[in-house]
Amino acid sequence: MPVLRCTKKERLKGVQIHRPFVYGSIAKPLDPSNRPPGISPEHTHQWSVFVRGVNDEDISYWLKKVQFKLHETYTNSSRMVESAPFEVTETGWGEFEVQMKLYFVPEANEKAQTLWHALKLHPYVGDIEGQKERRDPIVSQNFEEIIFSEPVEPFYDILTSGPPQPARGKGGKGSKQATLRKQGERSAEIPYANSEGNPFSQKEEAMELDRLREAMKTVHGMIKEERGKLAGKEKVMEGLRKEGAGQPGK
Ligand code: SLL
Repeated sequence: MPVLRCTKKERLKGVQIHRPFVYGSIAKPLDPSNRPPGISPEHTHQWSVFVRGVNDEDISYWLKKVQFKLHETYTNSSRMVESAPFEVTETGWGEFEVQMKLYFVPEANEKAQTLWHALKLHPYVGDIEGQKERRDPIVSQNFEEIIFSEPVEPFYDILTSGPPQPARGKGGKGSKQATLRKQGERSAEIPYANSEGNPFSQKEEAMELDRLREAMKTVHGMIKEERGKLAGKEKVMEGLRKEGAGQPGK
């Protein structure tokens, strides 16, 4: 079969790009006195299965759609979710394995990838009886990282540009970032400050740089001190050598 080659489809050798995301489920026992209308009397829980960004970050710039395959007891058990939020909400009575097939944006030129998630309806750790009594939601989720190995260039550009940013005056007035934002273009910029569960921010980065600068100062000080010691020792050696040269040979 002839192989069609297009420069745009060329893979970037040696490049690997990781994108984190979270997948899993949340289930809530139904309140018998307040059941959603029209559901089967056997159903005990309402649940959602999902694929989302860490901290709910937009992942739709690289993830196009997700196919959720439910247990065959569900009508239309194969559910294609074509846009974010990538999730399916249902009611039911039993736990089962949900298949999630991740389809990437067309520029990716990547095959879909399949994940499995065990839907959890019942508490299985901690104060099980208390959780049941309070009808606590049962969350079961996993952090995952997808590795795009040697991506094609257009996809590399998409991945490194990050999700489209809302126009906000974060970059200085007239700065390149501010201009990009105004135009509603993409930015790979991390948030200015930390938020709960997200320790990656410009502020943290600046603090880390300060810590590194301080550490460099200490290391330079140590090098200077060691050099001083070495110079002293070399002087002593030189003296000994001279003394040795003055002695008659054996
Ligand atoms: C079990 N192996 O026996 C599992 C199967 C299937 C759960 C669980 C269907 C709801 C409906 C439903 O909850 N299926 O009838 O629409 O625990």
